[in-house]
Order: sequence, then C-alpha cells, then structure tokens
Amino acid sequence: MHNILLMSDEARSAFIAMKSREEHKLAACCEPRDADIFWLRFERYFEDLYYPLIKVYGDYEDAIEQFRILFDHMVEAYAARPQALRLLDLERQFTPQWFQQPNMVGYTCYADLFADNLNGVREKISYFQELGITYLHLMPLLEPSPGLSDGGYAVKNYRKVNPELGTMSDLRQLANELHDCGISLCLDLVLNHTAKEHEWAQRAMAGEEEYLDYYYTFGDRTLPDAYEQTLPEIFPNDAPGNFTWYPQMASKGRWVWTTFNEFQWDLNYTNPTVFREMVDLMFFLANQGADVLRFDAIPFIWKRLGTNCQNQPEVFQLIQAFRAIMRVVAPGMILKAEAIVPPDALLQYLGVKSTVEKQCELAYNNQLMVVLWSSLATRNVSLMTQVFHDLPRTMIGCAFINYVGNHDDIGWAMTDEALAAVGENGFLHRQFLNQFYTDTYPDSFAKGTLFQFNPETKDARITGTTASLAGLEKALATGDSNKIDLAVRRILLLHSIILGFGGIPLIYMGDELGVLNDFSYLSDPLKAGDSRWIARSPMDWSKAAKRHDPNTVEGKIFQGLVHLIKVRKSTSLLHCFSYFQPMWTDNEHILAYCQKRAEGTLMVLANFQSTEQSVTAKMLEYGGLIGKIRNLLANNVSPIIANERIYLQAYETMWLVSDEFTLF
Ligand code: OTU
Repeated sequence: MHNILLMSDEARSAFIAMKSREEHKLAACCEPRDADIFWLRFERYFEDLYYPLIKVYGDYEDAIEQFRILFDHMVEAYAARPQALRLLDLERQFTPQWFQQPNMVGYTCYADLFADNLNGVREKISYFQELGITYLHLMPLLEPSPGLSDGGYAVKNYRKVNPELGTMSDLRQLANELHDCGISLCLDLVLNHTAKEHEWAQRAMAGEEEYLDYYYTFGDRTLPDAYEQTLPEIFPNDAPGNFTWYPQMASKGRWVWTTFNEFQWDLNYTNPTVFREMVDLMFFLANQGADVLRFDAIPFIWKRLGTNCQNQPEVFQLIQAFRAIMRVVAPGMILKAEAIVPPDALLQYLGVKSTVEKQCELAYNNQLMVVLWSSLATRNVSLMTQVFHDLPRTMIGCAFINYVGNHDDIGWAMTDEALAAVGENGFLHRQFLNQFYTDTYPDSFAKGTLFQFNPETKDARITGTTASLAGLEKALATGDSNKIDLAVRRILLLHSIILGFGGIPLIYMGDELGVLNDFSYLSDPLKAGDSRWIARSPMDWSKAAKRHDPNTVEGKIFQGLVHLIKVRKSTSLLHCFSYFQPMWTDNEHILAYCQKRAEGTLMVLANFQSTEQSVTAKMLEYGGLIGKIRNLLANNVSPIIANERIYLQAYETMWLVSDEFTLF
C-alpha cells in the first residue's frame, strides 16, 4: 500500500489508528482478498473522507462515536454487497470513463405512468433497447407519504418500494435485468427532506429529543423570521414561506423548516446522525443495484443565517464525504447532483480546483436546457453561444446530464450577466419567454402554462411537454402539414443538440413520440394545484404503436431520435472528455461548436430559424476541418456549399467531420 505515503501526517496517524482498531472486523466478515481490496480503497479515499468530516462535525460532542458507527456500517454494507455488483465495482474501476462514453443515452420515466409498475417496466426493456437507451432514471419509487407527495419527493420509508409499484425484490430483479441488457439504473435519493409521515418525523412530532434533532424546529418565530429575511420561496403559490407551524408538535407546537411543501421536512445535517443515516440509505440503494443516485435538491442541505441557504460550503464537504464513502463500499455507483443553480455554483457540484474528482460525477445541465428553449423562441443563438463560452472546457471525471424536457418546470435561470453580454435585459427577456411559451406573444408556436407566478416580482416558470412547447399542439390543431413538419423538426433540433454534446443526453418519457400537454390532472384534487402534472401523463402505448410508420408524427420523431442516437453512439468525438469549443458565426440563427479529441474534430452546426439559412464555409477552417467534409447525420454526404457558404434547411443540424483535420 502506497497511498499512505501521500497523506498528511495527521491523516496518516488517524488512518493507522483506525486500521489497527478495525482490521479484525473485516477479517471476520470477508475473504482475505476482499478485505485487502477494502483497505486499498479506504486508504485511497481516507483523506477525502476524513477532512470534510473533521471540518463539519469535528466539534460535535458525539463525533468520534458517530465515526465508529459509520465505519462499522461501511464494513457491513461492503460485506453484504452482492457478488455481481462487486464485480461491476471492479469493472468500473478499470473503466472509470464508463459513464462518459458516447454510448450513454438516458431516459426518464415514472414506473406507474410508463408501465403500471416495476414488473411492467421490466417487460418493456425491449422498448428502451429499440430506442438505444443505456441509462434509465426511474422517478421516485420508494414509499411516499399518503395523499400529497410531490410526485414521490416526500418519502415515508426509504427501505420500502411504493406498494403500488411493487417490492424491493421486484426492484432488484429489474436492476439485474437492466444490467444484463447494458442499461444502468438511476434512483432518486431525496436527501434534503423526508415526508412528515416518516418515522423520524413522527417521533420528532411526539417530542422525542433525539428525533427533534433530526430536523430544524423552532419554538417561536425568532429564528424563522431571521432566516426568512434572505430565503427565497421555492413554491410561492402552493407553499409560501419556508416554515410550517405544527400545533401538535412536542405538545406545545413548533415551527418546522419546510423549504418545499409543508409535508416535506428539511433534515438537519448539523447532526452527524442524520449524515450517517443518509449514508446507510445510500448503501441500501447501492446494494439493490442502483448505478446512479440522484441527489434531489442537494443545494439546500445546509443552512446559514443571512444567506439563501443554498450551495453553502458544507454542502460540498458533505458531498465529498458521501462520495469517498461510496468509493470504498460501492465504487460502481456514481452520484448525480440535482442542483438547479447559477453556472458558477453548479460547477462546484462537479468539483473545481482541489475538489476535482471529489464531488458528484454527474449534474443536470440546466443552463443548456434553458438556452435551448430561449433560442427556439428568439430563433437567435447569441445567448446560447455566450452561455456556452462560460461552460467549462474540460470536465475531468464528470459529465453533464443534458436534457430538453423533464418532470419539473422551466425556470429562466440564465444570468443577467450573460443576457447583458448579448444586449438583452434580464427582466424583459424572461417576460418575453413567459409570454411566448404561454402563447400570449404574437406568432408564438408554443402552448404551455405558467408555474408559480409571483404577482409581486412578475416572476414565473413554464410547464408543458416538449412537443406542445415546440409547436406540435398548435400545429396539429390547425392541421397544416407544413406547421406540423416544422414542429417535428424543432423537437428533433433540440434533441440533436443534447445528443451532440459531451455528457449524458436524457430523454423525458413521451418526448420520443411527441406527447402533448395533458390537462387531466386538473380533475384530480391531489394534482390540480401543481401544473407540472401537465407533462406527467400515462404513456400512450397506442401512440407508441405508430412509431414504425414513417408517415406518422410519432414515427418521424421516434425514428429521427433512433437515427441521432445511432450516429451518436458511433461517434467517439462525442466522448464527454472532448475539448468543447463554442464558436460565433456570421448568422445569428446558426449555432456552431466543435468537440475535439486527438482523433479529430466534430463540428456541430444547427439552424434555429424556420427557413433555410447559410453560414460562411470558413467555419470549417476555423474549426480545424479540412479536406472532404462529411455530415454524419446525412449518411456521410457532404454539405451543400455554394458561394462559399454552407446551407442548412429549416431547423437542420449537421454533425460534420473530415478524414483530415488540424487539431487546433
Ligand atoms: C426537485 O426540484 C424535484 O425535481 C422536484 O420535483 C421536487 O418537487 C423538489 O426537488 C422537492 O423534492 O425546485 O422546481 O436546485 O430547484 O430541487 C423544482 C434544486 C425544484 C431545486 C430542485 C427542485
């Protein structure tokens, strides 16, 4: 073992003390070779675990005891890890770039909406395979609170599958079969809050001191009022404020910190027991066969007076410790940050400077999603190009999750700085986008609804399915085949960008078939108050049945996606560890960027206008492409160049390569 030589003196002595104290435990429950592997990993990740925990919990009276329990649980979880998953751990340690490969293509769905339950999903694996999916994110599937549960993001029992969906054994069977088919499974870990029906919350409610300390509760308004000074409201319409009064709590009544809905109680991570409990749940889900854990609402897990209580330094310390622990026990599983935060803050979730390769491996690329929709409305790519210039160029050991549609809303989170850089006013631009996507702007093609409109600030977000927002709903209503064609092209255009980008593209259920807004949620009292349900409709398998008919809208979108995915998978230049080079063009409707690697350059050109457009052919040279140019998306046919310009059809995307190239 040599990693010990790299440790600081302090860490080394702590490691040696721990090892001599605990070695017998591993020896008692593992084969000698497995125990060796554990110690090799523990030594490698010891500092990543030790320092953050010392920083966050070092002064806590109970800290030493908590570390000891944590270590015992690591050993138990390691010993309990199924053989097949241990093999996967080793395999992925040999291939740490497994999730950065162009063959990664994701799909998100709700098990019940997609196929009734987990066994139903298992029976539909061939559908994923037909599309080319290698990563499946199943929306929250653990036992939720009864009644309102925020789509499952209020968990009552993290160790039990929602009985309506199946059992833990069904989940394991599904994970196994997905693995056999080369598909990774992503599960949610709702770690900022539990349901108010969770056992911990119930015991806190009953006044048990130990469990009151699992949450943030207050006897009066003094601290809540002080925090509210700087706290934003996440759901201002449905759940105003960040605290809820529970008159029955601990006999006299208490205020509970509830960032989201009143039934979602924020956990208190200043208490190391909470940290440890969450680690136990990670072990549990890892050992069921999860390949990726989605850290829901991760920015919120640490509170600090006088701040917005998001992205606090302790959040990153805790992620570092989570990751180090998982690298020892279940290194085949990686972590995904669900952090819908400004770009600078977002990068921290993937690791910057000394935290590179110490944070989450994955994070949602909310910026890309937002500028895609913005550019579709304005038909102008300046803002997108500007935002791309601010994205990191090289992402070691991590990847963005690139997406078009999702189960939440679109919040116009581009920064005012990025907007100002392209001559736009932030407030006015957001107002325009809200009008455009609710069809109150002249000539809009979109049909969406407002979400969480705040009359004071005029702030609002947008909900709607990808197809409805991209114009398919209005086009179908007119029956105009030209408009329908343009809408289909828009849907494919947006997907061609997420599929032609470094990172993992994630397709949202139904988008592959052009599913429209569904207003049936309005007649369900448990959903009517939340317009995000407009894009959470049951899978329409009669639409899916049309996916092979090229004369149908469904067939055009589905086959269009299959084609994009196929080409993506065969393009090594789309490895996410490519050098990403955004480029300005001489046509504000045409987006350009390159993905460069030692073996060549891929240049993406995409037309965001509904008419034919051209761009100077010099772009090829600027990007380093020389000689005969092939468009991978058009069966390797060369693009049409006339008058030294490259012509792109309405909403067309080209993926251009050359057999000859200059590297930079
Ligand atoms: C997430 O989203 C989930 O995606 C939502 O479906 C949940 O309602 C929510 O957490 C609570 O569990 O505010 O509008 O920076 O923005 O966590 C969506 C992250 C949300 C938050 C995000 C949250």
